[in-house]
Amino acid sequence: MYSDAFFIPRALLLFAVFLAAATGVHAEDGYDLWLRYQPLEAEAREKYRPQLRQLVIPGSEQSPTLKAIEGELVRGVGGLLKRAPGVSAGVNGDGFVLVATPKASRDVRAQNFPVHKLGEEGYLVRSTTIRGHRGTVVAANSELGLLYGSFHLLRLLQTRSALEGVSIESRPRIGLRLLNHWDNLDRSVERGYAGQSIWDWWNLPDVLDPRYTDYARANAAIGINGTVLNNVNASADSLTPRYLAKAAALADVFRPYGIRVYLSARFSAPVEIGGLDTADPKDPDVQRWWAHKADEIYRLIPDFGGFLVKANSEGQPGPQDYGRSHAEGANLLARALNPHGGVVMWRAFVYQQDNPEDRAKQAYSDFVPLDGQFDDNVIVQVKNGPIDFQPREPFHPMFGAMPKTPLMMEFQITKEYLGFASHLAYLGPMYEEVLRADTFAEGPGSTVAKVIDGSLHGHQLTGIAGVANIGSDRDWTGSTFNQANWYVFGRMAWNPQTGAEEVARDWLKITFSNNPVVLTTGQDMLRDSRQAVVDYMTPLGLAHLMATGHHYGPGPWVSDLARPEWNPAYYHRADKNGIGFDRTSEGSNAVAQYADPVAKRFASRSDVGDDLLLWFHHLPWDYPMTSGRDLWEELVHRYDTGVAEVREMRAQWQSLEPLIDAERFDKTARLLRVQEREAQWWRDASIAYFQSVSQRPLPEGVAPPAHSLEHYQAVKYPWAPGH
Ligand code: BDP
Repeated sequence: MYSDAFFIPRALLLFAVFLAAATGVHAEDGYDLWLRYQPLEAEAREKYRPQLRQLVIPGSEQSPTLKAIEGELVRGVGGLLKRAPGVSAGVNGDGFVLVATPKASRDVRAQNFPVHKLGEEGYLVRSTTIRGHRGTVVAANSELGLLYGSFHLLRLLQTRSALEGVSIESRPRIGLRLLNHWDNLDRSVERGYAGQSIWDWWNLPDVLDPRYTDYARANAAIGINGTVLNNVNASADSLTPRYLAKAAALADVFRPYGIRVYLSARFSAPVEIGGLDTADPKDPDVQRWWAHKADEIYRLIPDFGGFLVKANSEGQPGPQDYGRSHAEGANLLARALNPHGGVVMWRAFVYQQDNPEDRAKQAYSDFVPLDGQFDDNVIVQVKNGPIDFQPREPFHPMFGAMPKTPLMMEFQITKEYLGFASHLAYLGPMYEEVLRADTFAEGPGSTVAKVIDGSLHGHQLTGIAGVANIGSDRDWTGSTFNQANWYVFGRMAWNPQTGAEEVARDWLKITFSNNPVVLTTGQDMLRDSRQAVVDYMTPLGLAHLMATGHHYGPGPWVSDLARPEWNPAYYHRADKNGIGFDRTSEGSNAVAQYADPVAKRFASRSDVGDDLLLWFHHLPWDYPMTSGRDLWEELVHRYDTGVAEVREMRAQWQSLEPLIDAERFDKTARLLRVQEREAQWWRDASIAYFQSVSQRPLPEGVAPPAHSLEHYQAVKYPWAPGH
């Protein structure tokens, strides 16, 4: 029954919707990510319009990928220029965009482009003349290359780059560019802070959320070409027919966008869902089981990518349960996948509760002796640092140390240890720091980037993975700024030499605007944000000081957990005399796992640098720092700096209010308020604790913590997400 009270707001609402459509006003809720094709400024539109009149994509009726390209360009150019290009069968005037392989188009063939240099996924974007008409060509050897090239073309518009005279050639340096979803079958996400899993497992394969297509578009736009759908702490159920059908439905949606599906495989699956009484890699029945399982998967998903495996780590089953090595375990699965062209990504994130060795050393000790024993379709997936995605770690010593084995990088995009989704921390500088680190494995210039792009040791199989920060939240990642971390991961996966600042600038232009004030201020915020987190959480090379379980907030005092290496006290080793983990030859000698010049630098108190000082050294509180302060004063100073940096970031954001749409401005402003409060909490709790240990007075002028140590120790977060 209609009442007036119902009717009037409804009419108003309809009118508002009409008005919005008529005036082009668009709710900026962050859903569109970098596919946000809002109209450019009038000047830019005028400039581009004559150059983008006509779209020519031969064969687009028959191919899903070409159709996707056409759809994206019509939508993108149409949105950005407020005028969609016409679609035609051939070039017949100025302002064409021709998207084709040389094979599909005589016009492209006639250009004699150096397409041989582009490989399977590369592309070129060129300004050129065809039969007297001026326009732009996107060419590649494959349709997938055309897709990436078309997204690049859109990026040129979004960043207001010149089309006239453009000449771009690009190909990915890394083969497997993957997201890892730590998503469970009940739709919870381990270490996920942006809602539930976007995979609606229950309703798959029947219901296909349009979001799956948008997910594929967003990933293809930044060059990501694979996704591991389920948590590394895997349920064997993911490999049952019922769940494979669901994965296959997603693979069908992703295929036109070049995104392959992978699954985390539970090593004990032959026992749990196969009815066998062992998962021993040497057992012929186990081998047969995996081979049949692979056959079954490839029948459903012909381009299935392969398995990701977490084995003998944090309670997960693995080959060591049967006295076999990681290589024997990995090869078992690799042999099942090999006939189909699949790969095994075997994780090196291992540490054992009964192993007294420094946790930072254990993965290297386990894996380096196995160099040369892995099958050709195995790649070992190594976290960026030797402990666990801390705000700052040195690069993992395995990089460069296994010349015969392809190693892939695992970054964490979700901010488990950097303030969840609520703190603003741009991870570009962190990824860059790791990728550019020099391992010296083959002399100077042996960067981590060269290890993982295969060039250092001549590997063809190469990869990089990012633990996704994606969930069902409308803005995908829990905040607008978290989108930048997904974005930069993709850009650096395509080319690990890409600079964090360059990507930040692109992202700001695409996400907010071309306004110079937004760009300068936004770039400042992004550049300094990760260091701010380091400073207020774990300065000077400290690590793993967070609260137990959910990992939110400070817990440097924790020292009573069952396994020694779960305790923050294990990592900071603070007492009345000093603080830090001695990893020199006097201590755990973890430095010896690095190549000589690196080992020497890390082992030297004066050369290691402030950033990693306490990671490698245990030092007295009065140790003189280069700043002129002593270590205790410096530590306190860093905590204060971190809080000040957040305060500054908040003020910077506030200054942008007139230049940012209300919804995204407001949510970011609110989150920055949370971050400031929590930076203060980290600082106060940490200083209260370390002061109780060091027994040293606070330096002059430094504000004491707001509360007692007991107060901070009593803070509990029983319902923190992602746990
Ligand atoms: C740790 C996370 C845990 C993951 C583990 C992993 O706390 O949830 O399962 O990494 O990478 O950092 O396997």
